[in-house]
Amino acid sequence: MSDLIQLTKDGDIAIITINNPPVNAISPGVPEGISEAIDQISKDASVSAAVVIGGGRTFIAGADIKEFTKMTSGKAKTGPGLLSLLLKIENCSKPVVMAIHGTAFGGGLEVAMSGHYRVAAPGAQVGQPEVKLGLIPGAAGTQRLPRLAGVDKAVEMCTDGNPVKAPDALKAGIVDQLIEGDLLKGAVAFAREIAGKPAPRTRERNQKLGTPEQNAPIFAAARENVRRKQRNLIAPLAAIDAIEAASTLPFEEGCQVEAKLFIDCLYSDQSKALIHVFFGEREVAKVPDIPKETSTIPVNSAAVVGAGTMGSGIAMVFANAGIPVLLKDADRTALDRGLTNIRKNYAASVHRGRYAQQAVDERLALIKPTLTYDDFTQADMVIEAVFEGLALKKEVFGELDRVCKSGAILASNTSTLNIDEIASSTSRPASVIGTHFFSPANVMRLLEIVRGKASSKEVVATCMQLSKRLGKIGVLVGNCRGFVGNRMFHPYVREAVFLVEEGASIEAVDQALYNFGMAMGPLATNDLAGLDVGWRIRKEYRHLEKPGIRQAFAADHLCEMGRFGQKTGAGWYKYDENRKPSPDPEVAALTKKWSAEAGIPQRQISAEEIVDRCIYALVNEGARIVEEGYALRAVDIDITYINGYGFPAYRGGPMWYADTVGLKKAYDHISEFHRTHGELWEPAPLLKRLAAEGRTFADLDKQKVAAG
Ligand code: 3H9
Repeated sequence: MSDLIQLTKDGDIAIITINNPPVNAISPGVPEGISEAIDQISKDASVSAAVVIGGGRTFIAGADIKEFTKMTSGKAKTGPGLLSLLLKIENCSKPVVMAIHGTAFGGGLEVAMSGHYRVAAPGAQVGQPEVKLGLIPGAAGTQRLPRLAGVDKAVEMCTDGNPVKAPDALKAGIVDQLIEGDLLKGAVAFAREIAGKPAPRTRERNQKLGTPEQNAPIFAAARENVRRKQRNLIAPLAAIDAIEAASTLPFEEGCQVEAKLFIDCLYSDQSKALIHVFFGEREVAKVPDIPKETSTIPVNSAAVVGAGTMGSGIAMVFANAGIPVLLKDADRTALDRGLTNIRKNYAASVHRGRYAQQAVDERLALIKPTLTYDDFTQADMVIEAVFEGLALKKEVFGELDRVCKSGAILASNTSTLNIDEIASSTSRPASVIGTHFFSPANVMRLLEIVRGKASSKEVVATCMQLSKRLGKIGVLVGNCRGFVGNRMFHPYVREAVFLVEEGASIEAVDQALYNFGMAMGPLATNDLAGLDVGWRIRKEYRHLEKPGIRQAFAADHLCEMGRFGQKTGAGWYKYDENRKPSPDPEVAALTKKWSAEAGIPQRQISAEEIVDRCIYALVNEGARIVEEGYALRAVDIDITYINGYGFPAYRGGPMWYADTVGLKKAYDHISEFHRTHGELWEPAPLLKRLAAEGRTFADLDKQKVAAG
């Protein structure tokens, strides 16, 4: 039998243990091993029932996702289908009890459902998260789950992909019993109790499948929900189709429908992109020159300077992670406003049912407002979130240097300023780092961690680890202007504004990028973030701009008119009191007038050109960033853009998107823009090279990972 599976006995109960660390994925060898164990159990007259359990920290976290990549790139055969193994388990003459702890996800839950009974540790979770990989369950999950939990619950689980906690799984009928204490002991006792009695087969349990009349509104509502909330995604709709088949066809035919839909999804660009994102989110945690064993600084208390939108959001992030945090502002009115916003924000979460009142009270108790630096001596980490101006930030860091204990991490939430320059105002630049949160800080998952030239490895490792504890995805970036995210965002928005100046309407620009999959169009995003932010930065850096290069002017003119975006009720759009946008004919007329004054010819611009101009601007700048080493890998850019800038995950991020289009084609487009629009479009040398060699950014990343 394969090393991955152990077969042992506790009296008359056989125990099959899966040992494929870290998460017991169904890698090659696992199904074969389980199959062999079932054969032996069937033949062994001394066995009356069996328990299947995961070794280590979990049951089975699903199919081995790496195998999918090998399959779609032609590097692996399909292997023995799980379906036949699951039938073998279900047909076993001895009852099989699945004992679940940790997670039974995807193929893991499908294996569990083929057993005759399921018992679970109270902290266990079950789920069909395939949709998050652009897939649907492919081993009869869409057929067995509705039979256990009903059509409604199965649709919910297969379309949102979210985990279900064991007590809820019990209520839903997915699990038969919860076991407190020793799971194996409890499962063996359970098996002994049911041994010899008729064992239910999930595939034959049709009572919960409902009638077409009952199910029609469920499917219609689910499809509508998917179209609204999972825009452009194919897998959730495929999952609904497969469950619909379960409710109308015999089990075997339903499985055939599922198999076809699964394969369609597996070979789709969406699934390849989402699998890239799955591994990418884990890859970004790895920093080549900072080994896993690097010591870290315990962060048990924090302090935030500045109670504005960002500062108060950051304080909430720490409180949400159970870390006590001081929130300081020199100005009482600003501090009170910050606290009011925090309370409002939490009240809204209670209202939406996200948190219980008690959880909110506990969090609020962790946030201590202050007008002075007096208690900062205790803080293990300070995050400065004052107004974005170098002089002010340096002053704050000088103060922090005086008051904070030695070894405390001094972090700046700057989104563009030079972290080394900020560090130079302290006597301990090794303790200084950038932690760039995205607005709203308590919601957005991205945390750009900016490594200064003196930031110590300990400080970097601590922030990378802390990001996970804070519920964020930390991406390490180098200290260049705008770091990674905003450095790329600049040419992206620049092109959007150029397009307006060349004759595209504001709404057409936003709509084209929204249709591409961006969470919001660039100009609407600009209004949300505040047009004045970019304006101030442009003014700060104007002396560095090369003369003779085209500069966008429309946003600056809007700022000169006091149109800073949503916060002033007007920017590219106008806003009502609920911040609902509507097109503003005044801005449309003004942009035409400004363009005429600047002598920019007006023309019809297609949605395709809008997308190409904006997205290739991201790609070209991204390629420079990778080449200059400010991002560790191309995938770091992808994860940044998906989690901080609303780039559609199903397109894998800008660099993966360019790979998908083909780098030669991307390079040709950019070269064409270079010829038409001038120097700003000079192709990045790395892009040129990879395109000429017929390679991809993903190739380059693989090569880097292999080199260590
Ligand atoms: C499926 O099952 C399809 C079926 O219908 C069958 C069709 C035939 N495969 O996340 P972590 C790696 S689709 C391969 O950091 P955590 C991961 O890359 C699958 N590798 O730990 C990482 O590697 P590294 C449905 C996997 O404790 C290491 O394990 N299932 C897989 O924070 C640790 O992972 C899912 O989508 C895998 N399935 O979270 C579940 N899972 O150390 C996906 C993990 O080299 N997995 N790895 O970077 C998860 O959601 C989380 O990993 C889990 C643990 C919650 C389990």
